[in-house]
This record gives sequence, C-alpha cells and structure tokens, in this order.
Amino acid sequence: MAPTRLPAGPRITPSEAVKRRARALGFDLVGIAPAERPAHADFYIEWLRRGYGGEMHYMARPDAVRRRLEPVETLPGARSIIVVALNYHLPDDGLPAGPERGIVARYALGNDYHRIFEEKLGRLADALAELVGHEVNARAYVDYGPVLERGHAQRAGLGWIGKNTMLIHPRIGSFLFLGEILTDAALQPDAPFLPDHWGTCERCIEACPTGAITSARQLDARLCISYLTIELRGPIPRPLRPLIGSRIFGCDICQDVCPWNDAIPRSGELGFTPREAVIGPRLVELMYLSEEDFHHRFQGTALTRCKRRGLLRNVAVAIGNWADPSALPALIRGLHDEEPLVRGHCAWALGKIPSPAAGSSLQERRTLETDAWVNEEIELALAELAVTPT
Ligand code: B12
Ligand code: SF4
Repeated sequence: MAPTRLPAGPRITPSEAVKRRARALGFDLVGIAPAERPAHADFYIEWLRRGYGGEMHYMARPDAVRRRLEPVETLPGARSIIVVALNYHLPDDGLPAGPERGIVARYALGNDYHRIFEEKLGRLADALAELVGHEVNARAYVDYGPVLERGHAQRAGLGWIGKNTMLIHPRIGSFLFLGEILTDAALQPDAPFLPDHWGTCERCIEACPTGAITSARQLDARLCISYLTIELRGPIPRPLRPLIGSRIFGCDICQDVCPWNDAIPRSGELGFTPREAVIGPRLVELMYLSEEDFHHRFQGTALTRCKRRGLLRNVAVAIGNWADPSALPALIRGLHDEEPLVRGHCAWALGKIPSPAAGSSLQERRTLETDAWVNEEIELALAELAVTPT
C-alpha cells in the first residue's frame, strides 16, 4: 500500500517562530516593534532638558542620546526590535516586616534580574538565525543599554504607559522587567498597544511620598526614592531623607497602589524567589557589615549596584526615620566608618534620637573628623539635639 502523505501543516512565519521560542524560554510577553525612532522620543529629550535625570549622566551623553533615538546607530541596518517582558511579581505576605527592618523593592529580592535576562535573551539571540532561516546581526539589551525600553514595549504591543511611567499590561500588571533584541532581520511588527487605559485614577501621583511624579507620566528622578537609594552616589538631600521611611533599596509604592496590580499572576521564574539575606533585613545588623560581609551577603543580587557605602548610607537614613534608641550603638559605630558618606548619614540619624549618648558621640567625632561635609552634618545634628528635649 502506498504511504499516506500527511497534509503539510501551516508554515509559521519567522516572527511567530521567534515569539514561540521566547515563550518557551519563559518570557511572559513578547512583541515586535520596528527599529525606528520611538514615537515619544521628544518626551525623553524634554526629560533630560528639565534635568529630571539628575546625576545619571550616562543617559545624557550625546552618543547615548543618539543611540536611544535611532536604533540604527546601535546596530547598523537594524529593522526590528524584539521586546520581551518577564513578570517578577511574587506575593509578599508573610515576609518579615516591621520598623526595625529595611524594605527592599520587590525587583531586587531574588537573584539579579540582569543575569537571568541576559541568559534567556542570549539564548533567543543565538537561535535567531535558525528561527528566521538566514544569518542575522543581533544585539541584546536589558536595562542599561541605549534603548528607550518602555517606548518600544508600548510600540510592540506589550502594554501602555501608566501615570507612574510604568509599562502596564492589562493582565500581568507592571511588575515586569523588559529586555530587547535589536536585529537586522525583517520581522512583522505588532500593532502598538492601544487604547491608553488612563481614566481618572491618580493613586500613584497621590501616594508618592516625595512628589516625584510631578504630573501624569512626568517623573523627576531626582526626587524618586529608587534613584536616591540606588543611582545617587553622593549624599541624599536632607529634606528628602525623612520621606524615605525604611526603604533601603528602591521603591514600589506607585506600583503597589496601582489598581492594575490588584489581581496579577505570580511569577513563574524561580530565580526571582526572595533570598533570605535580602528580605526584611534588620537595619542594625546591616550597619555592621564589612566590605567582605557585604559581598558575601549580597553577591548575585541587584543590591551590589549601590555598593556597601550606598547601602549603609540608606540604612542610616532608615534608622534615623525609625529613631529607636536601641539603634544608637550601630549608629555610633557608623559614625567612625571609613566612608565619609556613611559617617555623615549616621550623624544625621543620631540627630533624630535625642539622648546623651547621641550628643556625646557626635561631640567626640567632631574632634576627630577631617571631612568638611561630615563636619557640617555633625554640627546640624548637634543643633537638632540641642533644640530637641531629651
Ligand atoms: C533611568 C531609569 C530609572 C530612573 C528614572 C525612571 C523614569 N521613570 O524615568 C529611576 C532610577 C528613578 C528608576 C526607577 C525605577 N525603575 Co527604572 N529604569 C530606568 C531606565 C534605565 C531608563 C528609563 C528612561 O529612559 N527614563 C527617561 C524617561 C523619559 O523615559 P521612560 O520612562 O522610558 O519614558 C518613555 C515612555 O514613558 C514615553 N512616553 C511618555 N509619554 C508617553 C505617552 C504614551 C502614549 C506612550 C506610548 C509613551 C510615552 O516616553 C519615554 C521615551 O520613550 C530603564 C531601562 C531603559 N533602558 O529604558 C529602567 C526601567 C524603566 N526601570 C524599571 C524599574 C523596574 C524601575 C523601578 C520599579 C525599580 C524600583 N522598584 O525601585 C523604579 C520605578 C520608578 C518609576 N515609577 O518609574 C523597568 C520598568 C519596567 C516597566 N514595567 O515599566 C525598566 C524598563 C528596566 C527594565 N529593563 O525592566 N528607573
Ligand atoms: S518609585 Fe516611589 S518615590 Fe519613585 S515615583 Fe514611585 S512612589 Fe514615588
């Protein structure tokens, strides 16, 4: 009997093949945008012009601006941008909390997402030639690349931009990481995500403790707790310190209050499982971390970005806001830290805990201190203690 010939199945397009592979790799969302100047590029120029980027000078360098505006400047001949998103939301009920503990933003609780993303994106990029059927040039980026990620994600149909400036997907919400592959392969672009789910809700604008969301989709990074605790290298401006509460790395407030995040699925990525060392760390304990302890404890997490001195600066601010006398020994230790940044913020925090021990330790340090800025912090703290009855 002659063999029966099975009807050929419908051939999938290269774009569909790429999307299927992205989903198989575990990405929650994938879409394709044309490698064109983002529609809201002028918004970015205006953001820079207003100085909203603060000290993130890498975003304002002429070559970096050119590459963000024109993807072909990064990859000559670029025709498509494959945009992927990974949900990192894990319910945080039951995690240790309390005023004596620091709050770390959800995105940083597990393994460093850059590494997780790079591994998955690398595998997608390596498979690209096979998926589209010819040789291709491709470059993968996540976060620090010269790519306006949210603009391209909206163009690729992944979601809309909320008033808190987050890319929001109607089912998955905004606790998403984005990543891209720029390629010269001609893939079929998706429709941009529409409509723009705006409405009258302004919960994020109202909830932001520092007023960083100056109006819908306008975020002054210089005021954002995420910038202040992660990106800023120097001292945190004094008027902003009391507004930070116990946030020691990043901030989720404008996402936590967003109604689109009310009933979202949990992340399927095991690498985002919160690490013991990062969830609700005791503030006092962190103040005793040596450089070596810091690396041992936080290696492989996003917290290494702000380095030990940045984290201890944030911890000092959180202790000052907690203002509990039980933290005095830790602050006094920090007042003698090798890093002026840590000493100055510990001085500030001591000024928030009226007590003889705070006053005498500040006075003692004053006799030894050689750094002008730390001395200024000590004087201000002593003045604050003088007017605060013990
Ligand atoms: C610099 C930066 C920051 C800065 C400034 C943030 C900001 N809102 O600009 C600081 C340090 C404050 C920050 C904080 C956070 N960040 Co950040 N950050 C970046 C980075 C590196 C660049 C962003 C940028 O270019 N900002 C400048 C402004 C002008 O650009 P934009 O926000 O992308 O805005 C675009 C659109 O909004 C668009 N636009 C404006 N109006 C309109 C209107 C319409 C209709 C449309 C379609 C578009 C549009 O114009 C812009 C240009 O395309 C990106 C990675 C990247 N390469 O893009 C991550 C990124 C934006 N951050 C991310 C995250 C997770 C965070 C935090 C949640 C971390 C935390 N928990 O602490 C917070 C959230 C704070 C907040 N509400 O934005 C994710 C966001 C994912 C998402 N769902 O949107 C990104 C994409 C990193 C990643 N790869 O996943 N971040
Ligand atoms: S992350 Fe926090 S500080 Fe930054 S805009 Fe959102 S609520 Fe404000």
